[in-house]
Amino acid sequence: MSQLKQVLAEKIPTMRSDIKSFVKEHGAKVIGELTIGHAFGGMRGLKAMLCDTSEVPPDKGLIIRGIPIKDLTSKLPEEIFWLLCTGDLPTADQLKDFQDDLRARAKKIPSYVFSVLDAMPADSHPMCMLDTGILALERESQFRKRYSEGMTKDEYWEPTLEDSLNILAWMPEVAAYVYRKAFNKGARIPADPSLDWGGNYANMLGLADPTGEFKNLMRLYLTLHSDHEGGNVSAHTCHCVGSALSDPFYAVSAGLNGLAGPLHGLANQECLAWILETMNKFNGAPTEEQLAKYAQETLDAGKVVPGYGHAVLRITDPRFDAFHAFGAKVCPDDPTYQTVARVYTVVPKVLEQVKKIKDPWPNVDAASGCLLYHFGMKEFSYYTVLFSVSRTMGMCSQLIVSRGWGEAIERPKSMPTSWFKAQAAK
Ligand code: NMX
Ligand code: MLT
Repeated sequence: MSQLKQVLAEKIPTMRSDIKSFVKEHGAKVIGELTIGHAFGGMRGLKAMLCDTSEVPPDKGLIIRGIPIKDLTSKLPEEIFWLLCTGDLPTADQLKDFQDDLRARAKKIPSYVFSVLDAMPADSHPMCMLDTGILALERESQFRKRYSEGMTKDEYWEPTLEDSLNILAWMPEVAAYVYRKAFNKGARIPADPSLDWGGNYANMLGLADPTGEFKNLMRLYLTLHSDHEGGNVSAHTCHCVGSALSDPFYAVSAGLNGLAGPLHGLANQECLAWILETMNKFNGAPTEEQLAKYAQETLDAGKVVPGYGHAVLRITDPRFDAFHAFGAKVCPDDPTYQTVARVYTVVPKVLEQVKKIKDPWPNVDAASGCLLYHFGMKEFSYYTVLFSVSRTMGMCSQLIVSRGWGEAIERPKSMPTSWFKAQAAK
């Protein structure tokens, strides 16, 4: 048995009985108010979901199992996944065991997934290719097999873990293949077993990396995007689909389809496009005045300034800070990075003037693109795939925990507009 499975096997029964008795004792307690605004406003702020892997206080940003993300930036993504699943960082021995497990699984990636991708039109969006690849791999699901054999509810978490680890092990290969195929980068680069999960993914993308800093950027990128509590569109979608006991391949693929939306994960491709548009328009890095004017023009055209604002946060996203600091260290003279830094000094002031915007500060997507661009990854439409590889850690860990304590199928009650109007009239 892998050490990760061993740790979970020790923790899950206690977590399950703890939650069961808590709900039995306090299930009827009222914890909040439901307004008409909640029902019509995307349920914003409604505390009606459970997620133990991470939390996002509006004034602090991402905290994974009690540790603020700013204190986790030097950790490997594998350590983050362990932390998300178990609540603790792994020991050196546990980390090695986990990395060896992922490497062994990666060797068994079914080759038909590459044939499926080859059959797709070359101009399919990279996100559609990735989602299709993960969905095609559903054939390998252990959860579906064990369910049809009649496993008990208490066992659900075990094949959920098994499927999740296969998805995590195969994801970088599928994602790197999407990059090389979609942008004619040449043949698939085989995995290098001497590298860690993030370093290997960076290597398989095939960008020149003489200093090793691109690999470091990928490790940071995968760590920063890993999880963002349970209510974001990708995690919530994955959770909802998983709650029907659809296996992790179905659930993760569904979550990634949500990440492909421009208000969620696709914003990172739009951010860099917006930055480059400004540089094009003003023939180089724009001045503060020029940026303020361009931001206003964007708003006047009825568009959003991508990379700014957040459904939960009310501060600069600490994940943005981490990318900003990486850029300041690695490419301080890069004009695109400098433009992103200048936008940060200008755009919040412009957005603050718009009353309806609740958060004028940058989110994670505002700074990641310029760093990728600096290292030669100029294909914006691929950027959300990088986010996806990372967010798979959050979605899978949330699925494992949910199956661990035996969460119910998600099924809120909907009502027609007439019912809400009748409530308002009372
Ligand atoms: N530029 C222009 N308008 C904005 C912006 C922005 N950056 N942020 C919010 N607004 C508008 C928003 O469209 C809404 O307008 P309307 O009522 O006409 O529909 C209004 O301000 C109120 O929105 P909020 O309550 O502040 O934000 P909400 O929770 O609805 O949406 C986002 C959050 C993130 C969807 C929104 O801020 C946005 O569209 N930002 C730009 C896109 C982006 O960066 N998305 C990435 C999110 C992070 N991620 O990685 O997933
Ligand atoms: C995320 O990382 O999922 C985004 O910041 C969006 C969110 O939390 O809603």
